[in-house]
Amino acid sequence: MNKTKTYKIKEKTLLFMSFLLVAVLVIYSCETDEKQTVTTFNVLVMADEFDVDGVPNPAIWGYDTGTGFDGWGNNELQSYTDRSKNVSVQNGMLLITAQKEDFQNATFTSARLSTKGLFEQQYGRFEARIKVPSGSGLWPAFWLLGADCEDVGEQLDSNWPLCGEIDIMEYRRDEPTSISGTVHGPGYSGLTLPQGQITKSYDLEERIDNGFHIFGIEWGPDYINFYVDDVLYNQITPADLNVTPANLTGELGEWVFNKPYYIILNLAVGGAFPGNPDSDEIFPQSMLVDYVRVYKRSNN
Ligand SMILES: [Ca+2]
Repeated sequence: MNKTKTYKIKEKTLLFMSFLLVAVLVIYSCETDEKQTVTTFNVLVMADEFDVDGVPNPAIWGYDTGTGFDGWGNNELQSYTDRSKNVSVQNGMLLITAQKEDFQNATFTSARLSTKGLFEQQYGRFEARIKVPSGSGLWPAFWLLGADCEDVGEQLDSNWPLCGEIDIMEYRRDEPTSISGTVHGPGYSGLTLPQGQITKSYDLEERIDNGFHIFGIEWGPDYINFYVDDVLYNQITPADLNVTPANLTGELGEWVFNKPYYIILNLAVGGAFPGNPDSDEIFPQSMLVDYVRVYKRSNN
């Protein structure tokens, strides 16, 4: 065996080993991708895998732009845009990127995507695989609004909270190992204390901004189940809608979740939920979304 042959055999072995490594990585990433079990809602209705680079699919996603009314109702600092520096699809991921920049009377920019008028559904499983960004003052969210919420330009929807809101995932670095799932509705909006939103946090006991997690709800008549990865951590039903002060008499709030809702993905900066950023040095920061999938029941 001469040196050339030995070299070639080693080269082939290396190539084969590389192939094996890639195969193992592909299989491993597929397994992690699919680890959440879909049980009751197993008919895929809508999916965006974000596998085409460039602008997000305009048949699925539109944009809310500007600074909204009163910082989108929360004193948020960003102006939302649809520019590629704030929203783009790259390498199989949707990137929503918050930038530190002066833009149209705001000191930050970011993006808020919505399926309003493009995709709405009553009940089903809504899930997204997301890596939340790191840093104080950031507010990534995956949530739903009632399809009958009025479109009043840049103002807060005028009939909120009557039209209802389901927050599948909200995150802030103050609580780096937890996310929260919440519903808002009439008498339990959270806007005017002591009328409280109906909410629960789930602690993964590891930093959530370290990697991807699957956030989802399974939603049917008079129930919403909240999931992180494989874990069902909360169920909300009409019996949970205690409103204040009416709950002094045992009165329950109105269940506004037996109707179609649409999807929103956004990354806010500052405002009531996370507080303002400690430092501008962390920017830009991106929220990564691997996919959004919506299922329905097979007998629907
Ligand atoms: Ca993807």
